Amino acid sequence: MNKTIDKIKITLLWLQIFPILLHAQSAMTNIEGRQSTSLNGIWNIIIDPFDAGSGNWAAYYKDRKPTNDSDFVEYAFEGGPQLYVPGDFNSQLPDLKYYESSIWYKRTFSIQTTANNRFFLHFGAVNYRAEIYLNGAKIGEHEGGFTPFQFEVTDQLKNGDNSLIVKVNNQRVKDGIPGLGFDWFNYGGITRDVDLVSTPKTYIKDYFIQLSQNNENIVKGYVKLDGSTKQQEIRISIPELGANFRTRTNEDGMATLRFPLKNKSLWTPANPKLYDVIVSAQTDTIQEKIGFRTIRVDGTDILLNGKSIFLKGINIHEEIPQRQSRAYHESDYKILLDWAKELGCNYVRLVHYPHHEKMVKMAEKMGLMVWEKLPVYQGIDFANESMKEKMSLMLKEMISRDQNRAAIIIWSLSNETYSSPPRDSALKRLYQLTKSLDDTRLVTSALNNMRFEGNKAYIEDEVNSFMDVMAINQYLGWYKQWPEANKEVEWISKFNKPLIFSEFGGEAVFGNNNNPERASSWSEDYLANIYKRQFNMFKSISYLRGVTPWLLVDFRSPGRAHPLYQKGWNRKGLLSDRGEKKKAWYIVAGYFKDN
Ligand code: GCB
Repeated sequence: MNKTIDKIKITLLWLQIFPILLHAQSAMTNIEGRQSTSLNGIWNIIIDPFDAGSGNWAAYYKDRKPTNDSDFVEYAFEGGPQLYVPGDFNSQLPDLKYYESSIWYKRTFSIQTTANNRFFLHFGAVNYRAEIYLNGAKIGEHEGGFTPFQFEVTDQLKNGDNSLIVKVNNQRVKDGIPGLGFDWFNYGGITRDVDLVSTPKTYIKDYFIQLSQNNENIVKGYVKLDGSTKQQEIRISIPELGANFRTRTNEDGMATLRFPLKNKSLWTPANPKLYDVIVSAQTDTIQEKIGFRTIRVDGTDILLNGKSIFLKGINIHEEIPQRQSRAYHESDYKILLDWAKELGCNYVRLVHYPHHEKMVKMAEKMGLMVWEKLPVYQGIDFANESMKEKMSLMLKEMISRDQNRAAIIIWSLSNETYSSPPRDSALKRLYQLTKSLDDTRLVTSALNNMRFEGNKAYIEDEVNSFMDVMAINQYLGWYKQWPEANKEVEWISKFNKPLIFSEFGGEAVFGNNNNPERASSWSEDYLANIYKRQFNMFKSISYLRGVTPWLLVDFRSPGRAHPLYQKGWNRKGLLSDRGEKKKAWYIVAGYFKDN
């Protein structure tokens, strides 16, 4: 008995010394295909601006109640404010509008546990740090505001009533990803769905099923089991195509896939065909709609299913401006993506972090190709050693969530970073890691460090030598003056690769007809003229293969302080914060129609 107690003590000591042991597991693929109980809905909260609740004295996570007549407790979850999950906290209570600190969330739920199942708490995303407590015990923690994570709670779950407490902190930090400064609103909270997932004892945790990049008749990938019955027969079937493929997992629960798949309709923007794919092991089965397409680069061409394409896209933040909140529901994604379709897009650049997987799925159904990106943004502290691990973890979380989406054609590693030995080596490592996880898609990083000389712009950043596609953010006509009035800028690249202009544009306030010649007038005409001139410049760039104007709709950014025109908003939308079309919208729509 004493020995057992000693062992427990030692384990607890290790957990204190190495809290990493409590870090979240990477989440299972295809959360929608699982058996789960939704924990969305109304949660009770305690607002904790001074982080008092983490200390031993207050210890909100204990959710203590007075035990006798002389006892008292200086907090309670019941009787205080409440928040809806999923959703950011800033938009739900006026007091929290600019809040950047801790909130404790609590909800109870009742569950019938069964001996034959395992249970996992799955979080779609919590911005930015999360600590999870189940029935008073710490389950674990997670850092990163835009990717899913899970904890197995089979042994901690009670048959009947359970209490779940989540501490969320959205303070911006220097060693965060993104770091201290970013040009969008820092919506905090449990911003995506929470589910209690039940699986068989050995379950299909992860699978990757995509066409080989160089052979559209071959499906490749893997199936990974988690549990004690590692070696099992695996079947992949696609009933509509009469396709059945069998294999076995090895002693690590891993099976590599490679099988022919013929006579299918390839996924394209014009025909975004998806097939029901059933993945079965002996102990588990899961189903998902998957599309099949190839995407690769040939010289300066981007080839979708072997044919050269031009990416007509738009940048989108995960925000509903009319509600001044994070987009968190399918009806929100529909508003944003319907606008993109109306503009004439075949592609969307989802910035500056992975959006909800339902957004990606909706884009896929609508025939929109997707650029998905890590939140590695300007000002990232690449020299900090801890960044390496954080970036790799986020990359894995992003890819394993969306690796089966045909719509995703590009993984983007970073935005507007500047050459330095730590940056260069970090991006190289990330590139290699991406390719080792998924060699069926293109990889890029958006850069804004071109060198201007007269009317010439040189693309020289050496990270382009290993990226598949070059992506440039350039604000000619806004942050950077046009060098000469009647002469277009010539773009010269050291690299024989396709180029995407991933950002360009300027600011204007809808309905503002001030001086069209002055940037500082925030006039609609000034912005429309930027786009006209940009599109004129594009004509002479033979290796330009895609464009995404910055951006679909005005968005909240507290650093944008002009008292008349900005008022805390970045006004570079083609649409106003109420969805009104600026003149620039029509210029962009016209360009997409003609190209
Ligand atoms: C950029 C950034 C984007 C900003 C934008 C702007 O280069 O990538 O996040 O919001 O410029 O409006 O300045």
